[in-house]
Amino acid sequence: MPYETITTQTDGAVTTITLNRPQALNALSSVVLDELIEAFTAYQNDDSQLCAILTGSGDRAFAAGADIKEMSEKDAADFYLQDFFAKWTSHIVEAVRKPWIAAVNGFALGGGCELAMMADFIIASDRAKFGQPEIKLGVAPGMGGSQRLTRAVGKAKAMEMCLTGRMMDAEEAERSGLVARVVPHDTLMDEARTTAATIAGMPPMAAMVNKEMVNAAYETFLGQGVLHERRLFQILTATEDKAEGMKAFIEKRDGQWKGR
Ligand code: CO8
Repeated sequence: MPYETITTQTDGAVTTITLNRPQALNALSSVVLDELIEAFTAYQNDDSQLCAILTGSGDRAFAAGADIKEMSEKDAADFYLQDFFAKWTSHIVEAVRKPWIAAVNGFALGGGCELAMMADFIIASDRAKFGQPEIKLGVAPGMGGSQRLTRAVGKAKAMEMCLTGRMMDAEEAERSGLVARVVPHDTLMDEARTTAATIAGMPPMAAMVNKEMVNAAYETFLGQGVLHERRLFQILTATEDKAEGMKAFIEKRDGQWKGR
């Protein structure tokens, strides 16, 4: 079934999901939310797909936030009763155990910044701008922005951005640890696809375990995180890909992966 507000495309083992409401700077309406969940679920369930990229259509925005026009019609009871945006955590952050990258091609504001921060990492165009300007609308981040931004860039910058609504450009975002890499705007998708193909070429179960380990550093205290890492490492040593990877190294050849 074709989507209304996003597009999806596969190339080898890489899925690209594109937010496609350029006239509204890819604002995240409920329809976008539902379609993204569907697309990420399809990616997770397709064994042939091993890395995904999320990006925005048009030249200006990744996503300029939750859809303000839609939100302006809702009251507190609507937000609470519908548990607005809760499904993103369960369906996009927790249920997607395979890797995915946000390729941020312009504005990533409010919910757009929060969505990008749900990715395993961000590659940014040199025109990207990040911000949590919700305070200017009389609200605050509601999809994890105050928590993930603070973990990424530290309290000082996160607090300043949330309290003033100021945007961070790509260079500052890289310097502050919010993004993995900044690339020239015109090369963004090529860079993202090359990186995704590299990840897709890794032993798939090891990719999932590496993702789970790094995410554990976000969620736990150091001692618990290190224990979690050690146990997962021990599980990986029982895989056929571990035996093959080490054998291939010793035999000076590329590994042939089974994904188990
Ligand atoms: N929602 C809906 N429409 C939007 C949004 C948005 N977030 N952002 C831009 N648009 C629309 C504009 O209304 C405009 O449409 P139209 O032409 O029909 O008027 C079109 O996109 C182009 O935008 P502008 O004319 O404003 O373009 P400019 O170049 O002048 O400005 C900006 C670009 C600076 C990005 C500006 O559009 C802007 O400030 N946008 C809003 C940014 C923002 O405040 N984002 C945060 C939204 S709140 C949020 O995300 C909360 C998430 C958590 C909720 C959790 C609930 C539980």
